[in-house]
Formats: sequence, C-alpha cells, structure tokens
Amino acid sequence: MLEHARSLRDEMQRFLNEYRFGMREIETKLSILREDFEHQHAYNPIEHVSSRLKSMDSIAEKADRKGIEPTIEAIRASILDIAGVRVTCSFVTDAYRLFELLVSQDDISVREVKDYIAHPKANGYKSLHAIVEVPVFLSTGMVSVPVEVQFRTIAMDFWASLEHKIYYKYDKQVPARLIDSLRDAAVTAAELDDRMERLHRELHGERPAPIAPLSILPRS
Ligand code: 0O2
Repeated sequence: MLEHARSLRDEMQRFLNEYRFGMREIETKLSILREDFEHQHAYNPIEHVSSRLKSMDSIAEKADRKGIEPTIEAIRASILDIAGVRVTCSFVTDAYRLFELLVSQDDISVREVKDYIAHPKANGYKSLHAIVEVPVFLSTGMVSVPVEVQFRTIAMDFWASLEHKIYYKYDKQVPARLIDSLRDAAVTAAELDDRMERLHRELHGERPAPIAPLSILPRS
C-alpha cells in the first residue's frame, strides 16, 4: 500500500516537472527576447513576466468541473493551462509583437489562440492567450509540453487582478453594480492604453498606427 502511494507520488512529481520545465523554456525564450530587444533597439517591451504551475488541487478541481476523467492521460490531453506564463507589456502593440516573436520560433507550435484584446470577454477582461507547445529534453527523451502564455498591458493586468479579487471576495456572486463598474473600468483602462501608446509614438516621432491584426494562427 505504502509502496503504491510512493509510486503514485513519484509519477505525479514527474508529471508536474514536465510542465515546470516547459514553463522554464518559455521564460528563457522571453528573457532572451527582452535582452536582445534592449541591446538591438534600446527598448524593453516587457514590463514583467510571471509564471505559475497549477497545484494538484486546482488541476483536480478543473478536471472535475470539466468532467475530465481523473487520470494522468486524460488530464494531459485536456488541461492545457497547467503551466502558465504571463507577459505584461508596456503597450498593446508590444503584446502582439511579443506574441508573434514567440510563436514564430521554429520549435514552438501553437495549439490555440484566444484574442481577448480584439474580442474582450463580456465582463471587460482583455488579454491575448496562446497555448503553445515547447519541446523539453528529459533524460528519458523529448516531451512536447503545452504552456499557456498570456500577453497583456499593465492596464489590463491591473484590471484583471482587481476583478479576480472581487470575484473571489464575493464567492463568484458579484453584485450587479460592481459588474457594471468593472465594465466601465475596463473601458477606461483601454482608453488609457490607447492614450499612452499615442504619447509613446509621438515621443519617438512615429505616427499613431492601428493595432496590427494577428498574422499567426494556430497550426492544425
Ligand atoms: P489562474 O489564476 O491564472 O490560475 P477555464 O480555465 O476552463 O475556466 P479556459 O477556456 O481554459 O477557461 O481559459 P481562458 O478563457 O483562456 O482563461 C483562463 C485564464 O485566463 C484564467 O486562468 C485567468 O488567468 C485568465 N482569465 C480568463 N478570464 C478571466 C476573467 O474574466 N478575469 C480574470 N481576472 N482573469 C481571467 P485561471 O486558471 O482561471 O486562473
């Protein structure tokens, strides 16, 4: 019995390690892009990068909520955001630019893209989400690991973090007046993003440009 429990624990540890390593690969790619940007263009488009690995509890809760069989195989196939990296950028164009630079790398394949910047959620949530697969070379061979990468601006991040707190404070039953206020705040945040980007462009003698549409779509 104890032997079985230990082998299960080791299996879970190996499973989570794959995601941890995948996350690290993406972090390294982002930090190379950031350093190279600084060097080549004297400009840093990334404000900060944060990462998180879903806990076993949170994986189990999501599997239960989505009716996914509680086996490693089923979870591996259906839960694609076990490893998550969030890239907070200065401006909206930087979020798209970073996305393009990451997903155009030869060893990255895109499984899914959700553009909540172009198409915000009903509550006002904005971010560009991509599920990318990155190869990880283990002592036992290569595994392809899905990592969810979210690209957003500081204003979007500020909004999302407050909305998250409100959502949990009210145990997901947010009063209507707060829902309306959050929606208004999302509009204000988007206006701020727009103004800041225009100012930034003026400062650099550029014409304000429209946001470029996504040129890279998931590979089937
Ligand atoms: P955390 O804190 O990142 O671990 P699902 O996960 O099934 O509910 P789906 O389709 O898998 O939804 O994912 P989707 O829509 O791409 O969004 C997943 C992640 O985006 C969330 O992860 C949040 O990080 C963020 N997100 C999406 N919608 C909202 C929102 O309305 N408000 C805020 N604040 N964040 C949002 P987790 O795992 O829920 O949370």
